[in-house]
Amino acid sequence: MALADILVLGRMNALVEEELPKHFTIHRIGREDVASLDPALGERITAIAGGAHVPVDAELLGKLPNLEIVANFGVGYDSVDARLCGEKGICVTNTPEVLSEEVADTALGLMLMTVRELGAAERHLRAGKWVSEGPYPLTRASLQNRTLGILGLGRIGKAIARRAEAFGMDIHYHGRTRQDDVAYTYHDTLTGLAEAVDTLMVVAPGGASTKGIVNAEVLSALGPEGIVINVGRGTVIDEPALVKALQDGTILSAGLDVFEKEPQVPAELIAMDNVVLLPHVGSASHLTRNRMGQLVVDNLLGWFNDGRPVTPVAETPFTRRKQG
Ligand code: A2R
Repeated sequence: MALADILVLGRMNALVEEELPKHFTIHRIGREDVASLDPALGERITAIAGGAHVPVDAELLGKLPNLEIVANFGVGYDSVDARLCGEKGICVTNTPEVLSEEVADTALGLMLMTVRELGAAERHLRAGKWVSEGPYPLTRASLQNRTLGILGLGRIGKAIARRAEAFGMDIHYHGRTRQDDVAYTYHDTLTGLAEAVDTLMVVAPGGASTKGIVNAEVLSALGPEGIVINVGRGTVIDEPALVKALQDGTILSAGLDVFEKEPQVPAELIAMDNVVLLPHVGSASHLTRNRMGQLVVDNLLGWFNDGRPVTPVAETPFTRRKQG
């Protein structure tokens, strides 16, 4: 017998798609189906599995009176109203740790591509310009002597910092709290961090508290040699301010894996050759996505079999399912 009726938001990773039907009765909706969700089905749903395709907001939660758990695919859960879930006694889980090293690898690759213009250099070769025009121009920036400022020195931020140390970079960070167990230089304001470094690595979560905090003032503080890398959430950067800063030389360049309105990327950014743009691939390997998928499944099975989720988020630190 199925453990529960579960609502799957959008298409999930292959492992999740294969495993969930073994244990649960699956119902699938997309963003456009929320308004017309059948109330009888809404009553039966006790779990959600999903990524960012469909927001788990007041509207959806209002249609699921017996919901117990939201198992989010991804460490970032800004598409889930976790505070409201907490108020309603609904558990939210995410997929921390299992993707940190992969995202950190991507972050370092993106930083190197951006600093040394590797994407543009490859386009130069593929377009036959090495033969017709000669070598790719020397890059204005070098990773040598660069100082890295990490916005969000959490699990992924620390994995990035360890790698950057091996590249000889001096490391600074900003978050809401100073961390006594790290040797990196703390700045209690983001502008202060930007003033002290020339390479800003954004790896903070999305949501209201970080919306647009990398703004015109921060970009100006980073300065004309400044490079911004974002592997956290697109919403953390004020995108129009970033476009302007790149256009007028306030900063040198940017490497972005995440955007404010994915999959839409501003045409101004696509038109710029001095930025590197990736389609949100930070954790996107089979290995890591399967680890994330397994954690989604484990959270749901833990909840319904043992009454205990594996990785609840901070807003819903429940340890046990209420039985009965
Ligand atoms: O603020 P702190 O000291 O709690 O540090 C956290 C920082 N952070 C912030 N920094 C500045 N202003 C804020 N409003 C703010 N909110 C959070 O972000 C912490 O150091 C870091 C998040 O670390 P973790 O919770 O360990 O997350 P993890 O696994 O590193 O993933 C970070 C994000 C995800 O949320 C996705 O958006 C993306 O990377 O994949």
